[in-house]
Amino acid sequence: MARQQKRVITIQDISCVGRCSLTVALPILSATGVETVILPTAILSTHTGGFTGFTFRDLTEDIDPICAHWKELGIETDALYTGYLGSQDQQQQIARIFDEFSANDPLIMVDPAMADAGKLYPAFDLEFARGMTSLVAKASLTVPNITEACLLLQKDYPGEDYDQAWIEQTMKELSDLGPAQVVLTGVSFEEGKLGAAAYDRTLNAFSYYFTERIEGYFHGTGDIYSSTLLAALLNGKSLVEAIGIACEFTVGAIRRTVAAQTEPRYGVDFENEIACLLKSLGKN
Ligand code: PXL
Repeated sequence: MARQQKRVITIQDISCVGRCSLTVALPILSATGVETVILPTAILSTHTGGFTGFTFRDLTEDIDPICAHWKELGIETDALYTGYLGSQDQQQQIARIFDEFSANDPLIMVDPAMADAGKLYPAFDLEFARGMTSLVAKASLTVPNITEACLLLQKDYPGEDYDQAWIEQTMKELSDLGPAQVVLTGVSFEEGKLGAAAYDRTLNAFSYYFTERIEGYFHGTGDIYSSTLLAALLNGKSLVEAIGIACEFTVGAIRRTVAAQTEPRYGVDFENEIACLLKSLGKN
C-alpha cells in the first residue's frame, strides 16, 4: 500500500538526558507529521558537553543487523538524516546505508555534528573530521556550523572575523564536496543578530535569515535547528522558507529557556514551542 506520510530514517545517538540528537529529532519530526524511523548510534547517560562521568555504549555492531531486517521488510524512505555518530567506523557503515536506502532518491541530510565554538567535541579528533568530509560528500544537503565547516574544508576557524564573501565562498566550497544544498548555522554580520545562511547550487542562489542573538551557549540547539529544517522541507517548504522557520523555532525555544532560568546543559525548552512550529508550517 502506498505511504501517505513522509518517512525519514535518522541516524544519531540517544543521549538519555540533555535534549539533543534523537531526543529532539524524533519529537520534532513526529510532531510535524513525519514518520520517523530511528537508528541509534550509541546510548549515553547524558550528552558529552557540560557533564562528566557519562556512560557510553557504542551500537556499531547493531547497525548492520538492524538495517538488514529493514531491507527484508522492504523499508523505503523519503529522507536519511545523520547527526552525532558514535565512532569513526560508523562513517563508512552509514555511507553504505545511504546506498542501500537510495531507492526513492531520498533527501540525504548530513549534520556533521562534531564541533562548536572553534573546538571538536571531546569524543572526536581530526581523523574523525576527515571521515565526516567523506560522508558529507554523499549528502544532498549538509548543515554545519562555522566550526564544522572549517574542519570539513581543513581551513582556519575565523572566530567572529569573517564577512559575507567568506560565508558565500565557504558554502560554495562545501557544495563542491558534494551536496547541492548547504545551510551554514551560527552566522552573524551584525551585533545582536544571529542566523543561518543557505546556498542552493542548482539555483545558484544564496539566502539568509537572522533573528535576535541571545547571549549564552545552549546545548542541543544545532540538533533542534537541523531537525526543524528537515521537518519544514518534508512538509513542502522551500530551503529559503525552511531556514527561517528553523531559526524562529530555535530562538523561541532558547527564549523560553532563558525566561525559565533552567541550566542550559539540560537543553532548551523546545517542547512548549512546538505549537508555534506547527503554526508556521500551516498545520493548525
Ligand atoms: O549534537 C550535539 C550532541 C549530540 N550527542 C552527544 C553530544 C552532543 C554535543 O556535545 O555530546 C552525545
